[in-house]
Formats: sequence, C-alpha cells, structure tokens
Amino acid sequence: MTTQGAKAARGVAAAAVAVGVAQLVGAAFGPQADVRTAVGSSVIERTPGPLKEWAIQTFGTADKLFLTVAVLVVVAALAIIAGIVETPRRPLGSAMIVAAGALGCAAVLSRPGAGVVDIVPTLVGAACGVAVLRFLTSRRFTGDGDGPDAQDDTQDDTQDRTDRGRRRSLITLGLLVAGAASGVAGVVITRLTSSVSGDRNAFALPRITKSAAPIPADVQPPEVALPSFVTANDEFYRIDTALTVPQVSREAWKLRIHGMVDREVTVDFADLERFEVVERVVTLTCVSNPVGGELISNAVWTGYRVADLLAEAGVRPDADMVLSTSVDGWTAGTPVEALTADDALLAVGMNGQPLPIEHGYPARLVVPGLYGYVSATKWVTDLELTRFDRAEAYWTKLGWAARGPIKTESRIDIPRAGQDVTAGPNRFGGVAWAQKRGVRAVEVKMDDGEWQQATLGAAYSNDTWRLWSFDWQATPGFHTITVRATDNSGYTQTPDRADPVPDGATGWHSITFNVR
Ligand SMILES: Nc1nc2c(c(=O)[nH]1)N[C@H]1C(S)=C(S)[C@@H](COP(=O)(O)O)O[C@H]1N2
Ligand SMILES: [Mo]
Repeated sequence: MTTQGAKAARGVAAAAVAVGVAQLVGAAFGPQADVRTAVGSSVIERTPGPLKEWAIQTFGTADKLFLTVAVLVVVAALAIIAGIVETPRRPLGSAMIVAAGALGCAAVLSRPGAGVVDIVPTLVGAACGVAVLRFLTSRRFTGDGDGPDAQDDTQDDTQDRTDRGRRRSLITLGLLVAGAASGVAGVVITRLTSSVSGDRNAFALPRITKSAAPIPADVQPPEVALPSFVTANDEFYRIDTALTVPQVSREAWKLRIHGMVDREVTVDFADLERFEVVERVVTLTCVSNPVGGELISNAVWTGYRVADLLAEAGVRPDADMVLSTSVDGWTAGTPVEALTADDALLAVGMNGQPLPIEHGYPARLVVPGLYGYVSATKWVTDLELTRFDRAEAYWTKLGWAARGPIKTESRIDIPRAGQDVTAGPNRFGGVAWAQKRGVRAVEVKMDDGEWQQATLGAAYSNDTWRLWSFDWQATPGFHTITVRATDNSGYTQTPDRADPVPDGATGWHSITFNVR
C-alpha cells in the first residue's frame, strides 16, 4: 500500500523535475524562453487591476516576491493532486502535467521577443515530469500489486518491505532535490549569461552639454533625519511589472519612432551622439503611492531631449499621444506636448552613473509632472505617435486614467508612526511635492490646533520635491501631527481621501505618536 503522503510526494517530485529541467534547458535558449517568468508575467497581466493595486500597496517593492510565492504554492498544490490521482492505468496526474506544459508554452509564446523554438525547454521539462511521475507510479517501482507475492509475507519479507519502502522514499526525494537543483542552476546560469552588468560597467556617460543648476545645500533642512534631497540609486523606489529585469545591452538597444510622423526613424545607441546631452533634476512619483507612501524619489538624470528625437521624425499635428513601449512589452501613453517640451528626457544616466539595470538601462523616459505609469518607460525601445482615442496603454486598459498629472501632496517622515518622542524641543519634517507647479507652502497642525507654517528647505525647481521641517515642544501623552501643502497655483491639498485608482491618492497625511 502506498500512503497518500507518498503519492503526493511523487507529484511534487515530478513537478520539481519538470520545472527544474525546463529552467536548466532554458539556460541554453536565453531569458525569453524562461517559462517561470512567462507564466508569472501572464498571471500579472490577467490579474484584475484592483488586486494588482492591493498587491503593490500591501507588498510595495516585495510584490514580485509575493507573486513568486503564490505561484509556487499553486504549483505545489496542483502537484500534490497530480501525485494522488495518478495510477498506473489512469495517468490523470500526467495529463495535468501535459496541460500545465501546454499553458506554459502558450505563456512563453505570448512574450515579446519569443519564437517557437523557445517552447522547447518547457516541452522537455513537461516530458521529464511525465516520465518521472509514470516511473514513480509504476508497479515495477512501487511493488504495489495484486500478485500472490505481495500478500505472501514471511518474516524477512517484512524487513525487505521496509527497506524497499525506504529506498523508494529516497529515490523520490532524490528526484525532487535533483529537480530543484537543476532549477536553481538554470536560473543562475541564465542570469550570468544574459546579464548586461558588464556592458553597464563599461559605459562612460556622455559629456553633458547643458548641466542642471547646482543643488544648494539649504534644500536639506538641518538637524532632522529626512530623506536626502537627491535619492541614492539603490534607495530609489522601484516599480515595474518585470519579473526578471530586462537585460538590454547598448549594442542591442534601438529606438523606433513611428506612427503619425513625417518619416519613420530608428536610432541606435551610437546615433544618440549627435544630440545634445542635458542634465535635469526630476522627482518621479508612482500613481500607486498611498497618502504617506514611499513611492516617490528624486534624482539627477542625464540624457537627451525626447523633443530632439521626435523632431527628426516630424510629429504630425493631429497626433496627441506618444505610446512608448519597453522591450518587455509594457506601455505608457504620454501627451505629445509633454514629450515635445524641453524638459522630457530619454535618460541614460542617473545620479552620475549609467542607469541601474532595474531602472531602465540603457535608456528610459523621464518626464517631469506626470506619474510614472503614463510617462517613465524603462528599457524603452519604441515611440509610436498616435491618439488618445485610438490607443490605450498598459495601466489604462486596467482601469487607470489615460492621463496622470501628479497631484499636490505632502508626507510626514519624522516622527514615524508609533515612534516614541522625548518630551521637550523636537524637530519634525517631511517632503512635499507638486511637480510642474512647485510647492509654495507647507502647513502643520498639532492635534486639533491651528495650521502653522512649516519651515521650507530651499526650492530647487518646480519639478522637484521640497523638504520641510517643523519645531515643536513635545508634551507627554499621545499626539497627532497632520500636514498639507499649497502649490504655486494657489491650490491647497484637499482633505478628501481618494484611492490611488484611477489617477492618484489625495488626502492629508497624519501620524499619531507618543511623547514620554
Ligand atoms: N518597462 C516598464 N517601465 C516602467 C514600468 C513598468 O512596469 N515597465 N512602470 C512605470 C511606473 S508605474 C513607475 S512609477 C516608474 C517607476 O520608475 P522606477 O522604478 O525607476 O522608480 O516606472 C515606470 N516605467
Ligand atoms: Mo507607478
């Protein structure tokens, strides 16, 4: 007799071999053949907008880890079922592996840049998975049978049977471990062979023709632990749908400009040399940033004016949208006038370094004043001039607004929620932003008191956030601090709470803390 547990283990071993072999064979084909990424991306694409929004808000930058864990749990559950339902006569579990393999192939084929050969690793993996499950379920292996020998037990037979049982468990476990190990090896080899970090390290940023104004020291309020005015590259928030970071070398990169243009243009990385190199300080913000959230950062960007590139193609007057596409198929729809303005960049540098790979190496868009989902395409390879009434970008299809100007907002960084504050003088602070308009004032309210003016760090430009501080004599007990910003158009942040969907959160940030 085989226990349910042993049957389940067969299924899990078969699944481990199927996935592991697919990963290992996939290493010879490249990232576009990676069935794990393809399935994950298809899951992301088919996840309803509100659920994605929930995942981003709940897990933030760990949303991809959450997806990986969720997919693993589903695969394991299906594998257990496959192991239990498989019998020598009725290969139902094998049929499940075949079906999963077919779905995997479909997922791979749906990825941009994948061809028919790229399903080979998935096919080989599924075939190995079926072979393992058939073998582990076979009478020859299990010894389960209706022959007279099985029943006919003498003393040694009992001993024999435990030995055989142990050997079977070891073989099942061995296959499981081998499957997992080949999977890990496949992932590591694929990463090493496709990584463009060498290409990035060898890239010396082009000489800047037009530098950004220097950043004065007094943008940073003294004696309060606020975020740095310029966010370090490794602290810059990251949001994208890419499960494995696209690896695009400078050699392979191309940007095609087409659609409603006078002449289609394709530039490669070397062609960029003929354009002026400009530097700009721009604060990026994610539309998914909840009130008080961390999905906002500021950097010094080096790159080329998108306007200069568009001018070579000649934008037709009836085009009102640029649909930009990344190498992994993600899209953003940006108003033409935002990209023909002087300040929109095709950025290649971030804080004096080549773009980090996860921030779009070798080139991305940076457009002041617009949320990232409608403007900041990383690994950008295609600009199509079109119209808002003809084309819809990735997040807009999922229920987000077609246009996404950044809203005036402010955040308290100090004190943190739940932080213990000591009685006496304290300096609090945070950030405020209203890209394109600029922050004119920040006000703070302690408990139910009057609004009071916060002290502002120097304004760098309307396209960058502004840091603020506020001095307060703390008295023991629980207190609440609330903040609101006013921009240079005269607009003061509304207290009305709005969700990030469809076009960005609103409301005042407030923090409750305890003074001892
Ligand atoms: N290729 C690609 N580019 C993308 C995205 C994406 O999912 N894929 N996400 C956008 C969103 S929603 C935001 S907020 C910004 C974030 O840029 P960052 O990760 O460099 O901070 O990138 C934008 N560019
Ligand atoms: Mo975003």
